[in-house]
Parts: sequence; C-alpha cells; structure tokens
Amino acid sequence: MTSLLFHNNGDGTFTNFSKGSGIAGHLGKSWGVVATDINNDGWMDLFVANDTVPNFLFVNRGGGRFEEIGLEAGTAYSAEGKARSGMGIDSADYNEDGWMDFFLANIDEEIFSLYRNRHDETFDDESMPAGTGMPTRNMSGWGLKFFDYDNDGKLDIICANGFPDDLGEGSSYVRYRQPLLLFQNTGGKFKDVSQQSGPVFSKFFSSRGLAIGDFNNDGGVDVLVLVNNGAPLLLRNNAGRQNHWLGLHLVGKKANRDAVGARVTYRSGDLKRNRMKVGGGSFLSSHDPRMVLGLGKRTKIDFLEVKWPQPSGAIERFTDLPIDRYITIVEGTGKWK
Ligand SMILES: [Ca+2]
Ligand SMILES: [Ca+2]
Ligand SMILES: [Ca+2]
Ligand SMILES: [Ca+2]
Repeated sequence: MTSLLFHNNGDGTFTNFSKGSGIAGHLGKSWGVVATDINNDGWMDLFVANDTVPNFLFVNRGGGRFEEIGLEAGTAYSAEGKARSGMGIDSADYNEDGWMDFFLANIDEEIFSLYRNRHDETFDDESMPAGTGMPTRNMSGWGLKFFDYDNDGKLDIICANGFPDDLGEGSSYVRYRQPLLLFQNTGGKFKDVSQQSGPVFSKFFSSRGLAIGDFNNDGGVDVLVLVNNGAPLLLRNNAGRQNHWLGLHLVGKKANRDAVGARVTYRSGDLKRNRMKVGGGSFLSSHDPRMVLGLGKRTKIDFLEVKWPQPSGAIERFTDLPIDRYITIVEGTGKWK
C-alpha cells in the first residue's frame, strides 16, 4: 500500500496530499515513520520503515514535492542487499556532528540499523562498530527512541522487543518474550547498560509500542512500554535527576504548534549541543512533546537558541535561564516563562 500524507490546512481540516507530493508513487508495508531533516535545508524529510521490502527515505525538495532516495542513500537494504523487517524508527544526531542520523529496529538475525549521516544524503550503517549490533542480533524490535536518560548531554537509546509470532520462534536463540535494551552513548558509541539499569531489564516481555515522557516532571525522561497480551510497563527514570537539566516546551505560532522541526542549540561551559525536535518515531506511539536538555554536572546555561521551523525560520536567543525545571517558549515573543 502507499503511505498517506495529509496537509494541515490550519483551520481544523486536512487535504490528502499523497499524490501531489509524490508519496503515493511508492508501495510499501509502512510500520514506522519519523519526520526529520537529513540535509539541513530546513525542510522536513520522512523515513518510512518497511517490513520485508526496501525502506523509503523521502527527501523534501520544496514546493510540496518529495523524492524517494532510499536506495541511493543506503537506507533501503542491508549491506548485503537484503530488505529487512523495519519496524520502529527514530532520528537524532547521536554523534553530534550536526547531521541527523537514524536508528531502526529489524527482526531477529537482521541486526538493528544505526544509520550515520555522511552529509551528502547518504548513510553508513554503523551498528556493528558503534556497539548496537551484537546486542540486537537476536532481537525483534518495535518501539525505540533516542533520549538522554542520564542527562549527561549525550543521546542514549531504549528499545522494546519481542518476536512477532508466539507459534514459531525464529531459532533456538530467539524467544517470543524478549528483554528491553538500554544503550548508553559514550561519545558516538553505545554501551549496553541494560543489566545495570534496574530489575525490569532482566525480565522478558512481548513488547510492542514505546513512548517517552516525563510523567512526574523531575527531568528524568520516563518510558511507557505496551506489551502484547500483558499490562503496560511504566519505567520511572531514577538516573536523570542525578544530573542537571532544562525542560523546554516550545509553542509554534507561525510554525506548527508543537514546533516539530525546531533546532535548539545550547551551551553550558564546555558542553555545546544542537538538538532537533523530530516528528513521530518509535512504533504506533506518540511522545511527550517537551524536550529535556541534559547538562551533566554543569549548573549554568550560557545561552540557548531556538531556530523555529518553517515558515519563519526565525532564531531567538536566550540567556539568563534557570535549570532543573521546565520552561515554555512561545514563538516570536523573545521570552521564556
Ligand atoms: Ca531536508
Ligand atoms: Ca550525526
Ligand atoms: Ca546520556
Ligand atoms: Ca521522570
């Protein structure tokens, strides 16, 4: 089937723009989607994770037109040229080079994909060298998200897993119920820290959806996991509050209300970070719209800059910011509260 793209008319109605945009010209088995900007041109691009057929990477060429470049970009197939079972997908700049990357869940024996942006609309799958390859090789992943669980300023990854079919398990290594995985970013590489991160990571679940959000507003971003035929899991994050942070609620006025596509740059002493607010991600799940910026042990934010998404693309700069609390910034006001 084709994916569908609806244009928000801004008056409570939508127009089906799948054909005019070029999205409807491609048949897939879309299981996950994330809106991000792969080429830093300010226009939002779309990664569609496809099950058993090539993934799509729709690059927004402006004027409402999307070009599908998955094959040329290196994100359609595995390195061996096989279509994998793409499910959960997310995008973030995990290696802090200013270019948005992807993490994509596949089924067992396929290894999840960590696509590093090469800055020219192509990607390398860094899953093995970066450390996410071996821990995911017997996993079937659904929900996943980049997030800075320990607020040290480096983006970590959580994945919710489970084999799709309880009748036929893939191999002797593959179980229907599978553990959650937590990867800590150690500076462009990932360490599997699941076993040190609480007893829930030693249990097995048939996990499907995963959403992140700070339900108790303490700055530690929590995780909600939906389990097939089981009670949902709410994982309270006890690690995030050990470091300092600033929570941001961005409200678009000219831009879309949730400010999807906003770029946030902040500096705290020797820590300088650029974060993008992506749209969607994970699998059948929607996330807390707020962003949490990790500061580590640093106690002062020197500045924070918000580059609002199209159509304004305006930049607002803030100094004199608090820490360890949430603030709201409304586009065009030049103030936080
Ligand atoms: Ca773009
Ligand atoms: Ca990057
Ligand atoms: Ca981190
Ligand atoms: Ca929390």
